[in-house]
Amino acid sequence: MTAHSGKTPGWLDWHPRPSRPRFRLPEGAVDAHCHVFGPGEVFPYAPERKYTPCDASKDQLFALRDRLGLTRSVVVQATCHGADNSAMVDALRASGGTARGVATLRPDVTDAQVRELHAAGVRGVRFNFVKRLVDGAPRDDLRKIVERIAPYGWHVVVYFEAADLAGLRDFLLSVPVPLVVDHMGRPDVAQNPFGPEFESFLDLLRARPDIWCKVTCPERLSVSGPPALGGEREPYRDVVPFARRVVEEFPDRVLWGTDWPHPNLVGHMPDDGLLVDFVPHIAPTAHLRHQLLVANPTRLYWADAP
Ligand code: 0GY
Repeated sequence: MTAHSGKTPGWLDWHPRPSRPRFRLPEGAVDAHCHVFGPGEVFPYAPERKYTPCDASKDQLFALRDRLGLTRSVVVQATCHGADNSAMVDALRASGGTARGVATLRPDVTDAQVRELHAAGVRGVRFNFVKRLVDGAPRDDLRKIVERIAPYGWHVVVYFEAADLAGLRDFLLSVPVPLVVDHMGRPDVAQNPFGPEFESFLDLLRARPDIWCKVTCPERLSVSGPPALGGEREPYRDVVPFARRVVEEFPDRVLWGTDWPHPNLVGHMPDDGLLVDFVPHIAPTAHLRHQLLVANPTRLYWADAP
């Protein structure tokens, strides 16, 4: 794709009127995985992108945050903006310190550029290994990027699918800064949460105490889907046992987020209020919920904040 040629056919726009969650979030709750898209007129989408989304501006993101009862956000650079972090940085600068960011970098990034991103509130870089989203980057390029960011205390956010973990494991374990894994490594939730595939993912988390995990995207992983209209408000129940295993075994290194505006969904667009109501099912005590929603993301992203 070379120009902003309209949304990808079949694109599902974000929910215009999410319900108010029944679960009341604790004070200081962080949305540790969300994006801004454009607006394309101001922040054009990258020529190398694999999809063209609907616009989803910082103001719309912050309005959703208020509606759901969240306090802070971590804005993760999405692949449709490539390594042009302007839209994400614009959101951080407008947030008055209530948003941090995760950037995409090229290996020729300069120290001055990393310093400027750090000053804007960026605290991590994302390595995306999902083949439908990006063309793969050579491992040496990724190592160069890690050398640039390590002095700033940043971490690497990694996005991969369960089938690709075996081929990535050695590389991931060799990265000399903390790692944050997106969406539980995208398990196939039709499998047993105690079966070999998910066990192998948990082994990655067991291998180092500085590997964090986002228990996010039930709407992306679920086969059973959201509750049927008029049904019980127990969202995405087939994802619950997977996320709950991670929360209970690694309570001090799990993160939660909305993934708003939910790029590339097929079939249904989640009601963001329901995503909040997923939380008490995966974190059954007030203490676990405080770690997941407040203490952990605050430690990782606002450690230097007053
Ligand atoms: C997500 C998931 C997806 C997309 C991206 O950067 C992106 O384009 O992350 C996806 O399509 O699974 O985390 O937003």
